[in-house]
Amino acid sequence: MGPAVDPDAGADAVVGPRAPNVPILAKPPIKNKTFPNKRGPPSLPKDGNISDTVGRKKQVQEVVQDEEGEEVDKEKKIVSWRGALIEADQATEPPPSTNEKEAAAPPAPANPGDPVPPEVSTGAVDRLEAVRDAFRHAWKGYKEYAWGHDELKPISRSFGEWFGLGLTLIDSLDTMWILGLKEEFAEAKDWVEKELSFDKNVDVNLFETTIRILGGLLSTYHLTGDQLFLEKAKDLGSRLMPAFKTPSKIPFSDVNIGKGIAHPPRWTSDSTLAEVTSIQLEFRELSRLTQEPQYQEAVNEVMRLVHKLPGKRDGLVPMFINTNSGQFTHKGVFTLGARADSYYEYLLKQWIQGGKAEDDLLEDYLQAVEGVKKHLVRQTGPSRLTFVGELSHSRFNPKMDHLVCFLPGTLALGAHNGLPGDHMDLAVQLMETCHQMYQQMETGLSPEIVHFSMQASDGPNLIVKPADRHNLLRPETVESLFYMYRFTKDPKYRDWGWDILLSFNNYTKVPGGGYTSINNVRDPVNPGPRDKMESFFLGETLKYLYLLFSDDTELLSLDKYIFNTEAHALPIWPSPPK
Ligand code: DMJ
Repeated sequence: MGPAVDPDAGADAVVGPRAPNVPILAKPPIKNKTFPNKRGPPSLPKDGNISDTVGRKKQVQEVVQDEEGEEVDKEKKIVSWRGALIEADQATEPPPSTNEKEAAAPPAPANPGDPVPPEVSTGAVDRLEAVRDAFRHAWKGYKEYAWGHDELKPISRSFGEWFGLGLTLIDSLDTMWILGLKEEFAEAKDWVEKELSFDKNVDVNLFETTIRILGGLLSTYHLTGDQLFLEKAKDLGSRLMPAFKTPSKIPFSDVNIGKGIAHPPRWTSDSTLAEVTSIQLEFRELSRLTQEPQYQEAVNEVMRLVHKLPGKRDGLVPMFINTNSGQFTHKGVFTLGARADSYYEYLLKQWIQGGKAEDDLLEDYLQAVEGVKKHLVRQTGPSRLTFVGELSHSRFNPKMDHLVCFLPGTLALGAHNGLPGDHMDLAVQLMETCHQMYQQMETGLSPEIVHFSMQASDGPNLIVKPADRHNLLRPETVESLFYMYRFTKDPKYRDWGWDILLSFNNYTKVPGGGYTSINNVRDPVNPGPRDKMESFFLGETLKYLYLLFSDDTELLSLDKYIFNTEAHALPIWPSPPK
């Protein structure tokens, strides 16, 4: 998962103080007045699709109040909010959907500090339609300002290029199909057919291109049966293969898909461990579909090498591996976060994909979960929240990336597939912690990294350092909520996901189209928009929210499909005839 040249870290690096008059979010959220440092406990409904209750309505109401809180100077076409000057939205918003209309609520109090007026029943809110609305809004921005480019910059109404391959468009294809957004899908398909070319002199990151583009094309092929997507996947897959031509057969991080030349990053001959071990689901599937074994052979070889490599600790792996020697480097540092995370995820998922026949994968996965329990799982002092920390040369660091919130879902998936029941117990506990990482923030959105207090005290469980307060619209928590709901049917998981969607709408939705990453989840007054919508917000976050709220468990049944680490669905292989 964590990329060699981390785009997320890159985003961190480029964000400076906001320049004067750079627009900020035009929907100022209402601050929680009763609990300044903690969002109130949700009082939420039992059914994900139909009913609504007081607690949830209160949040919906805030969205509307926010809009009404703006002062609009029509002559100057300027929206003024808390001293910030914002260009009025030029684009015409579509009429509100039924869902938005239903969210209508009593007016905001006249004076700050006045009690919020009593809530009035607003009827049902259709959560699935709310996700579609969010997707349409995100897509509107992408279509208007970034069409065919990698990423939308929704505040400056422009785009950013990473590989120049229409990353967001391809990452979104299967989400549109699943959400039933036919017109949007047709337009995007047309672009893939007419404009998408991999014959380009461009360096791409093997991992990111595999999980987002190859995975997206393969998943869309399976959902639609349209050969176009398989043809594109084959073309891309073959262009990525030079990455595996290294002395050790551990692939380089980067490959020029036009020239067919691969190389490591400029500063090292190491590759990131998660990157070289989280491309297997996609390449294995490409071999199965094309009947060309070279893809599967290349990625299986990586797994074989890592399986027998010294330097693990009870199944936990270091974060780097050298492409010349094939050995782990930077040994002694163990994390389930950036640079190692999806190694663990893909052990289990490859085992499931291949019909539970590859024992080495299962053995490595089971051992790793024991290693996690032994070395990394701890509880906080104040209220015994379970978390996964990091180990650095035998020193425990109570730090957890939001990325680690993929783990409850993966553990639950393993338990569903017959692995020990205590994996599910751990999943339940970690899910609660990931939920708290959102709920305890003033915006209701998780920071990128949290630290946990291990002192027995009345103090806070979670500590957020200033450098870690950003939120990149990441999917891991809603991904795990989806798995947890599918396997337990406990409605609280839907309610937690609904709260997250409302918070995204409150604090990251940009007028005119798009959602933006933000700098500070602790500051609801100025969350600090970063002007970037990551492709995984459409590829993963909104898809998992939709699947979480859908009652149709046959919609991508977890007994028939496996999701890659970018939420692209690939079939579990049929068992060979006995
Ligand atoms: C996505 O690209 C994938 O989920 C990856 O595994 C981790 N990083 C982002 C989402 O956070």
